[in-house]
Amino acid sequence: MYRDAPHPTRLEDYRPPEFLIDQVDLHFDLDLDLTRVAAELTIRRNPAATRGDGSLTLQGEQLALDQVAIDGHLLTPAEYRVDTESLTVLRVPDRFRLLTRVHIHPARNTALEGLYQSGEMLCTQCEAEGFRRITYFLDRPDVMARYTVTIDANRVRFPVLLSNGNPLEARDLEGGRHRVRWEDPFPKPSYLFALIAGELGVVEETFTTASGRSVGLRIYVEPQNLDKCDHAMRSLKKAMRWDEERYGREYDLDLFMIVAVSHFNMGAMENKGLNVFNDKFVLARPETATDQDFLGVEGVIAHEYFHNWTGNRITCRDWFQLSLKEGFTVFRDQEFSADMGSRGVTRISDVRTLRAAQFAEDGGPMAHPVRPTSYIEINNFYTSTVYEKGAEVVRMQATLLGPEVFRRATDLYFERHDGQAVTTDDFVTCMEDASGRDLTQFRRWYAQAGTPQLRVKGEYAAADGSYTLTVRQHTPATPGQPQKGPLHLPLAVGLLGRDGEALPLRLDGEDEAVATRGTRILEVRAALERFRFVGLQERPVPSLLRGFSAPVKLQCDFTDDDLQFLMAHDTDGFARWDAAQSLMQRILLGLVASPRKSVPTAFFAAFRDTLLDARGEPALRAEVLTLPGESYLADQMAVVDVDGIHRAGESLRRRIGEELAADLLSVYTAQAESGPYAFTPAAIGRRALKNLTLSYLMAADAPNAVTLCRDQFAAAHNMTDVMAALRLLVDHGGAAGEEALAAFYDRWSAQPLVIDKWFSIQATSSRADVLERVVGLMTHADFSMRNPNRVRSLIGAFCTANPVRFHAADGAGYRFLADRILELDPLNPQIASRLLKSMSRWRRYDPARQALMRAEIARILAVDALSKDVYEVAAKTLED
Ligand code: B3K
Ligand code: ZN
Repeated sequence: MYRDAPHPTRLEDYRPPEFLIDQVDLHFDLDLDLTRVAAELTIRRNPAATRGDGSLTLQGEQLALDQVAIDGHLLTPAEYRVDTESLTVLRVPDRFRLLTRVHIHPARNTALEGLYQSGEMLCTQCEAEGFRRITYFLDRPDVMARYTVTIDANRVRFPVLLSNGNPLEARDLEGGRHRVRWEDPFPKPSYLFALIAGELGVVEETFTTASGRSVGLRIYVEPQNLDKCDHAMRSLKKAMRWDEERYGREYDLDLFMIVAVSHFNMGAMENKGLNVFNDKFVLARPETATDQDFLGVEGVIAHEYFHNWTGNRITCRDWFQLSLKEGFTVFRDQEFSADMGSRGVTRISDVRTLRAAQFAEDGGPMAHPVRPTSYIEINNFYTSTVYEKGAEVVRMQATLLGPEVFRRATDLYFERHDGQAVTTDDFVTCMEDASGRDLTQFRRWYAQAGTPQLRVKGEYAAADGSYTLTVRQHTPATPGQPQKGPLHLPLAVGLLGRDGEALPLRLDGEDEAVATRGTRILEVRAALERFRFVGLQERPVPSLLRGFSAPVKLQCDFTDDDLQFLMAHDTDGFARWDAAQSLMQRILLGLVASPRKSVPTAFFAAFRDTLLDARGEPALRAEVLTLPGESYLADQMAVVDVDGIHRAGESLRRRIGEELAADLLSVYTAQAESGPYAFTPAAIGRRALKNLTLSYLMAADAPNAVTLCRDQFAAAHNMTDVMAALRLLVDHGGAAGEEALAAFYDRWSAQPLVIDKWFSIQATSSRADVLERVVGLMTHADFSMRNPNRVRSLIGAFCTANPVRFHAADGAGYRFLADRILELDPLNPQIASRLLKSMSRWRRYDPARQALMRAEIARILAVDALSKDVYEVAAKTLED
């Protein structure tokens, strides 16, 4: 057991910093094994803070302290104290220069926080609290300073030396070393510091900003990857233009740099002027990356770029405000992707992610508000609640204000808070001040955890042509928050007539002349609301929560006919898709309860209509025709029946394949790829639809289906089609699958990102022996516990994306995961803790699985010296 349970940090304890740092001058003497860091800090007392005991405490971890001096005077050991987390100088004046000299060991840093080795290069990751592993500092985001950085290193091993801002000088030193100096003119919090050193190739282009300034754009990668940067560069330029047009935001330095590294804990990092990326989100060529990878690169490049304004110029006062930058930036990147691609399909995929990850989190032991109130390890709070639900909360404000007013409000936010470290409350105040609206009740979205449930009932009164929507809201209790108040939310609705036409949306008491058709936003505030529409000659079918206007679970007493009707006629892409999902969910849950149950023929007819709807967007048709995921279905059951859900999915897929074999085959053939790869919404949609039809044909064991897969696998020139065929062949099993896997490995063994796919396709296969295979693959020469992408592609994929095998009744999956977590925790606590989250919803399973999972979590918790990361998740997961 963890002997001294670590103390939580609480929002209510926030105090302004007692000292401020205006200027930071860093000097690095770099090498892989030993790096020396000298930091000169210009410090002054913060006039806005209360005076302490006259001492100054700086954070520092895993640092070996060599020297401390104040204003040129070396301190004796009696004048300071050092422990494993901090350096305290016992007496300091009101203004002074503090010099510290430390040394660190980058090559031994497996946690990938602070300065560490990735392949042959050195790189940094400082968010949230990694800077303290580089030097002693006031490592909190509300301390913003200007930095200069001097880097000395061996000229041959580290020819490229990068840091934030603009280069000041570069010159050779004695003994084969060289020096580069950088200066960042913008004050920034320490978490945005970055340094990169290595032998890197660069792709360079320029961008002219709206005001006519020329900005150098550089993407640095390992030399063998120089041929995979085009898409990232194009995406960056699109993002820069979009931010100018949509938000009036221009880039502010002369240089914008991106570096791709192969060892990285998450997606990417928005360091000022020097974004560091997991190479998965930079490198893409049609032969090596799927359409989803291309979309991922475009989205993440944009996300990190957008942080320059939402995160860097305006940052967070403290880490409880993380969603201030993350929620808003995710909203911005979602809208960018919607504008670049297909708006409807982008929204659907965002909602799919939200429902699968965030709704599950909100319903489990780690549930927390968008603005959490306490944490043990902040790295555990880079969650889909802070990111994706946070984005929904910004989206709702944009919807309530409307586009013009929302733009005025964001302008005000950028103007009012530029250069400051602020709170989510400050953001909402800007929305209020620009719109004149009162968002007091709306603020509850930041403070209250849990997914609200919305129950909607519609009643048509033929006598007076009225249609009344009754809306009830309720948010279930979450850990530590038993009582919830009602939320203010926008409910976007439309009303459809018999032939699918849009009916007028006139509320009782409104003028007929102003009645809108199409979509109308209803504002829900109370626990019970009624909206009475008038002037309707027929019973309408309501289209509810269009565009997913609020992150809620909607319940409505739709008949199967209503859902089929919406699936065919709704003009809102999201609502169409959602109707299809609800219908399929009904059928699948019915099959879970009674596997032999028949599937209504009307369903096949509706499915067929969409499949053959040549006027419809292929990408949207593919989304509509994709069955809900197993985890989402699991969420809909009181007690999760993993095997039942898996069988139901297989069975429905097979029945669709059998029933519609000829149509599926004709669509498959019609969408055949011709010409070179194109990254356009239409081409992506065609590939998605084609590969979906192939999966149904395979599920039904259609004659020739295996041949189609093999041919596609052999002939395709793009990774999307290759992967789709490979996945189906591997799931099908037998020689065809094994041969394809072997051929794939031979072809791509020199491309680590493609080999990640090779690992995860095996880990997510539904074959019964998959765990054995995963265990075997851990001893493969290409597997390494030290590379997070590899760990995610094998262990992460098995535990999160293969529910039926991970939750095997004998508990072997759970044992395997617990063993891996214990193995990883001393190496990389962030990755270990993330993996643990796949057992956090243990209470939702049958008693036998509950006992097995609980025992494994308890086994983890019983280990001495767990990281704070794993401790926090394990302890909260077992709490009552
Ligand atoms: N801000 C970083 C995430 C840092 C995670 C630290 N554990 C990437 C992003 O959201 O853009
Ligand atoms: Zn971000």
